Amino acid sequence: MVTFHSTTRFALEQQAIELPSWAFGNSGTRFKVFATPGTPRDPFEKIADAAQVQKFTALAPKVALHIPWDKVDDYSALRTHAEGLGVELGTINSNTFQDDDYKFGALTHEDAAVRRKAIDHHLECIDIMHATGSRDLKIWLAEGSNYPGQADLRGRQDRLQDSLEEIYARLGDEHRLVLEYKFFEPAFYHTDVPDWGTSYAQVAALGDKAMVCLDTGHHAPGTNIEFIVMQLLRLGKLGSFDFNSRFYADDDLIVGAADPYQLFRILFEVIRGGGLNNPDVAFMLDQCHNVEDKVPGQIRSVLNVQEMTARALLVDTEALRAAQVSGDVLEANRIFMDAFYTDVRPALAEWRESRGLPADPMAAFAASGYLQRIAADRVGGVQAGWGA
Ligand code: AOS
Ligand code: ZN
Ligand code: ZN
Repeated sequence: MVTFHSTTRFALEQQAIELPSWAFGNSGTRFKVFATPGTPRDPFEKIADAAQVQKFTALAPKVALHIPWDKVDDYSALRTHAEGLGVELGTINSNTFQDDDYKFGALTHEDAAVRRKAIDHHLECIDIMHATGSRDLKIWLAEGSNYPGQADLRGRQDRLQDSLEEIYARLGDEHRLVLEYKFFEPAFYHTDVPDWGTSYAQVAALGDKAMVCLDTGHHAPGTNIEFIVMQLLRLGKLGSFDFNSRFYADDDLIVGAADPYQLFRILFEVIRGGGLNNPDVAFMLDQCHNVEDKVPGQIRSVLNVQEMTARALLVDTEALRAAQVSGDVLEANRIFMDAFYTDVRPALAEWRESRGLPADPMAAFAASGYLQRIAADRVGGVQAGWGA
């Protein structure tokens, strides 16, 4: 069994992954949403479920909220509720993609009145951040066009900058704005923030408190995502991750399920670039559990991130560097692959037990009977958002 160096143990101990509240709601495709018994009926119950992930793994101390999906009358009460369960409220996600007014754009819209409405929504999110104690406002925009000629690409980019400037100006000293990019969907011809370069250009023009959010599912097939991670860390602009897996498009499957090697490569660059356990780089999940149980789906997800982090920390960086400098291609690749192929699961299980955590969080959660309890207690859980 591999043994962890004390610096590895320390790094693993510090690891924190933020959970998306929407992962606990029912979700699906445009074809069918399969309801899971016990699905939360309100944001309070979503947080209770998220707290289970933290309880069994100690990896997930924060829950991200989505406004208006998680709208409540009293955010201080939600905060107290979360803290009582051992978790904090995290990133606030805005939503400008479910309102008829936003059919042709929100922050980029031709009509100043629609832009005003979209900007005001973000200002409301910032007010909520004061009550929840959140640091980050995450903006993902569903804006773009479907047909060449439909939209003035340049004008939309300029209006986006103006709108973001107004939102940015309202941030508190402790706040940040993270701008997420996505290459397509729901628009199919052009998207206003399609890639890291556009997000970078927009946030760089805003200032130090604006950063890029990298969702691992938002790239064209074959994209070298770890290169983007390296570059954004190098530029000091990687604000957060939305982790998930994709086979085809924006699948939002469990992180590490589709391509664990890619996750390993990403985490290697995170470590190399000083992004691991760096408060400037938030590790978040952005996933939906359409057919599997949601709480264990989230437990599996954070464990996958932990596992690939542990493997990436095993890379013998000194030997790797020596091989790189001497041009020893095969040796450099062997060193890298050796770490990837190391099974860290037994060592992680032992290390968890030494910290008073279950060796196997999935089994311990299943044995706890929590899912049976919520299935009996909660009737009529809500859909996560799309269509809610
Ligand atoms: C959408 O594709 C993005 O990944 C966003 O992060 C979005 O807000 C999230 O998926 C919740 O719907
Ligand atoms: Zn995302
Ligand atoms: Zn997405």
